[in-house]
Amino acid sequence: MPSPCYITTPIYYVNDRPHIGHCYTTLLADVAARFERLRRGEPPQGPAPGVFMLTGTDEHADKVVTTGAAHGCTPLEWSDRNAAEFQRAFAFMNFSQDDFIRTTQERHKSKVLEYVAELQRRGDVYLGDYSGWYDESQDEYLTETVAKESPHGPFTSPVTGRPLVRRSEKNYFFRLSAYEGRLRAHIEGHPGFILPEARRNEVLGRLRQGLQDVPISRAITDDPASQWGIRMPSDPGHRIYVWIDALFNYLSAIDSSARGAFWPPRVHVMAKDILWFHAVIWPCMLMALGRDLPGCVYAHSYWVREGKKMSKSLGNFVTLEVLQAYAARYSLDALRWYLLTQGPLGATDADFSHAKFVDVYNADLANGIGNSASRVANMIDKYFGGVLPECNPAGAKARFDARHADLAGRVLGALDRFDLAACAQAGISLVSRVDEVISEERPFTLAKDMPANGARVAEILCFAAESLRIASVLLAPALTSRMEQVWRSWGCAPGRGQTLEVLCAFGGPAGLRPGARLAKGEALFMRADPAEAPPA
Ligand code: ME8
Repeated sequence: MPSPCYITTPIYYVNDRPHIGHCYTTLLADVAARFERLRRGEPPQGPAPGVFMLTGTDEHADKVVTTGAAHGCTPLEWSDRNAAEFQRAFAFMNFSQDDFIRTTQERHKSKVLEYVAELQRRGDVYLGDYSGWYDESQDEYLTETVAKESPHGPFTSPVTGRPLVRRSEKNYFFRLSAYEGRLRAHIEGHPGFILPEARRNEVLGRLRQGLQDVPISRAITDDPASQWGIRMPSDPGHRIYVWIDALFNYLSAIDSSARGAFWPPRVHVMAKDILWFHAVIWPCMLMALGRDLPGCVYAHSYWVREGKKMSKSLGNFVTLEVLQAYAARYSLDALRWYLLTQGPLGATDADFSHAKFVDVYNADLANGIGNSASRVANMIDKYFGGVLPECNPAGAKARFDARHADLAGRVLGALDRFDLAACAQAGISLVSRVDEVISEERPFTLAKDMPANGARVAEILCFAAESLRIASVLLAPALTSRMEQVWRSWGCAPGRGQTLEVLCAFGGPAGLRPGARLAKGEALFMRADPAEAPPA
């Protein structure tokens, strides 16, 4: 049995409305969790023992107080309202998280106090003076070098470009510097700890400048914003810095006897903006607490629009409403497919483009799996009355093995590298193989001379149907509803206990059998008109 698998997303600031970035990262975690459930022979939509996917919201930022007030709400009311927006957005995206954590929940706050007290007890926290460059737009202090080298100009926020402010205060510090050597050794000894590799090299580069201790508290003043957050244990004059509070969500959510076995996380998924916190500060805090480190910190790149970073000031976000309009016209599966396969999974940014959406939709879905499944079901209907014929199994399998021996092993290997685009493409490559065999061997021509060619036609169609069954399994983590439609029409839903390896074995225990009824079913994806304007 594979070991328990815990997958997390960032917890999102409740101040923002959910947009493509939040949906994208959470989609990656969702697709990975679905593959992990299949790996274990569990229904992909979950819940399943052995797999735990966590997402949630980060609610103790100062801006929650100010924005809430501007809307006539208390910070908690404002958080409730916006956390609900994220939950609705994720339900719309058909995400399968096992839990949704909010940092204002008691279960989180009480654990954070325990963790900070533990750090104090172990001598890794001290009271000191801090003065530095503060990025108000991101709620974080920056090092002198990062502040100077911001891509938007010296002493501006590297993320938003807004001017940094000089701040001084008395703070509790975490002895980050004490863990520098151990952290570097861990990163160097575990090439998969920070992915993609370009990001790993950046972190190692920055680590060469050395690590300074980091403040983990903020003084409480008359400003109401400064009163929002979790108080430091044994010092009510300070609250725990929002980032420290937030990072602990990964632990607080599963730190119970029922869930404890999920630690450490298999992968923390996020974008590159918050990699430093996850690849440096967080692992050092975990070392200080004597906890195991996550297997992987995966930082993808950004969705951009027309080559520009999406930002509030430019007002160019791909909003949830835009995503919903795409789903309404092309199906939610199509939206998930586009985001998954064309997104910034690796080290390069990805442009959200309507033309690309339609191209990929037509190529992979309408003309790909959709057309192939309907063509094969139609031929089986026409030549064999909708029933899978007897055939020479070795002949059918030889056509499959020509390209796809050890398919499950390769897909699971890609999953372990978090190469989800490759996992998804494995299904598409099977569909292409089916199309290729059909156009080379022309069963529709052979069928004109029946029963003489019956055995060969049966062999081709058995190969095609069985290959498409396997493709439907591999595509199901992305195309959650349409592949279930195929399973219903063909009576081939994965059974409990059938692992990905069993499901991908051609003619194996999960395979389609002669005599199986394959209904034609409704078209999976209608062809899209590339000339049509983007959905409003
Ligand atoms: O940083 N492209 O929350 P956040 C791709 N609360 N992904 C994007 C994106 C884009 N253009 N924009 C945002 C925070 N994201 C903290 C996290 S975790 C302990 C605390 C996604 O609401 C991406 O996952 O600003 C990025 O890392 C995250 O949203 C930042 O979300």
